[in-house]
Amino acid sequence: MARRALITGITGQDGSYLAEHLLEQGYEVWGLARGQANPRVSRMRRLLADVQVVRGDLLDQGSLISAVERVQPDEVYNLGAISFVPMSWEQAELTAEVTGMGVLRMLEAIRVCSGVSRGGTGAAGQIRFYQASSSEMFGQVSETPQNERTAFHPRSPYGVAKAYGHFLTQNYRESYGMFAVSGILFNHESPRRGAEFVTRKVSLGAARIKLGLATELRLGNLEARRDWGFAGDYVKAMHLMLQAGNPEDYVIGTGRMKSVRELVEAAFNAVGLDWERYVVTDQTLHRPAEVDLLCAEPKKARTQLGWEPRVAFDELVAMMVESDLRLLTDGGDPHEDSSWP
Ligand code: NAP
Ligand code: G4F
Repeated sequence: MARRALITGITGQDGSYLAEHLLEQGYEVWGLARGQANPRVSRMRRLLADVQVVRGDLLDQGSLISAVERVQPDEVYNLGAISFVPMSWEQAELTAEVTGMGVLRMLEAIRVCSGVSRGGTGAAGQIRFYQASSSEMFGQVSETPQNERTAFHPRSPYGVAKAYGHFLTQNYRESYGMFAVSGILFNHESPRRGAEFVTRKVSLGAARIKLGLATELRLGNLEARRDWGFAGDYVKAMHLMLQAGNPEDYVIGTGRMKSVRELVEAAFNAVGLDWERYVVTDQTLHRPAEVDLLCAEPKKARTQLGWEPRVAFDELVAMMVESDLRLLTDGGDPHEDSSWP
């Protein structure tokens, strides 16, 4: 019998790469999709024809219980979230509900469907749970690089909601003996990244300028530093965490930092342009509280899971710029356009 996986956030960047990886591993893959006429669901069906869809929403407890009852998964990957940090200041309550309370609802759905009670083991081990935790929880970092023991100091409502989900996942593991783990993933990108995130904004911006479709690119803080890796590498770590002998949390990143300025330089170099002629900094794109730097220490994942990132920063940027040049030359995809500045 094929193992069965249920993925929330199937229409997002990571959902698509994880689904492809699990299908390659012989899994039966189900994606939780929300909304009445969500255009991202039909786009996902075109990309991932073998994924089966079950309806549900992280805001709706009953729908999650029904989804788990229907799919009877061996593994649940909770990737669904409001994931764009600036949006979390504008819609803090919604972010808390989806990104934070959504984790509680998913864990409860698994607990109820497995018939798990306090102190119980037995059926608790039947469904393995992965929570998409984030390096945003480290926020104003207390040490560099950051590892599994580094203290959290989140700087956005998003980071706070993720910290809640993280601790709750740990708590369900300790309270109910559930195989529930968190991957603390650092920024990971790809040609499928939403256009509102800085890497994709920059790759699309450089491609548009190269093709004469735009004359400038407006950005916020160029000094922020991130540990950027390739999403296709990171979803493999999610899967490995659920195959481990014991449920434990892992930091996943490359261990190397670059600034937004270096990102811009790399993207414009890839199209043969001088970035300083086109990039305009805009104070309105600065955040109320910034995370100045993030850098992973992924040693535990390397030694215990055998996980290594494969795609280096320059390769990643070149891959994204080439993909956007092709996309725009072919007439573009309106769904790729962001409504955020
Ligand atoms: P993404 O592209 O923004 O995808 C987010 C997904 O969440 C979408 O499929 C979206 O579905 C879904 N979603 C939003 N609200 C929902 C709701 N109420 N009920 C059910 N699903 C809902 O994010 P990503 O980059 O793939 O990231 C995946 C997860 O990893 C997220 O939890 C993110 O916070 C976390 N994470 C990401 C990174 C990174 O660098 N990418 C790093 C650390 C952690 P719709 O299409 O219906 O909106
Ligand atoms: O690409 P970003 O929006 O990603 P951010 O805020 O680091 O969050 C991403 O990674 C987290 C993991 O650390 C995830 F949990 C989260 O879901 C998301 O995937 O911004 C990166 C940096 C920030 O410091 C921001 O201030 O880029 C800076 N930046 C400068 N100009 C900009 C811009 N960011 C965006 N989105 N747009 C700009 O114009």
